[in-house]
Amino acid sequence: MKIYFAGAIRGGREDARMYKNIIRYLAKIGQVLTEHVGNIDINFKGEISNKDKNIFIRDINWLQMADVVVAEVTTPSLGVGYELGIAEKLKKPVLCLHKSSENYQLSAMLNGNNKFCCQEYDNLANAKLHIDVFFQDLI
Ligand code: 6IA
Repeated sequence: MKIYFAGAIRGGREDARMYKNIIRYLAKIGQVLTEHVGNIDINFKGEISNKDKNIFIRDINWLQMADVVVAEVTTPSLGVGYELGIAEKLKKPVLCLHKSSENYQLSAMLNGNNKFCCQEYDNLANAKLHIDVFFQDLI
């Protein structure tokens, strides 16, 4: 099982620690192709020394290879939104996790898309439960 994890990089790194924890959990289920997204040492500029064009080509290849896409979408990110649109066109199963908050509402373009499984969570344990259910339903 190859898992493409998507999370904001230049969109903002506020949730990077949560990405790291989610990736660690996903790594028990399959191979996470994009472990770097949870690297808390990457700043908002992203991976240094990797040119944007190379990053784009590599990430699109990984998306094509992936069996499933899991995205943490609390921090809005152009890159993640783009990846999710591509994932839909590639007919990949998609789980979108977002934190519950009074100040935040998930984009209707994700929440209103019945091809995506959008789940709200309060804490890591809760996120793990959504992941378990999502992967059980895939089988
Ligand atoms: O627009 P964002 O940067 O927030 O987009 C984040 C999403 O796009 C993630 O899910 C990644 O898969 C992908 N992505 C965007 N930028 C990078 C990156 N470095 N390294 C790896 N994946 C990325 C950024 C550029 C660097 C040359 C400074």
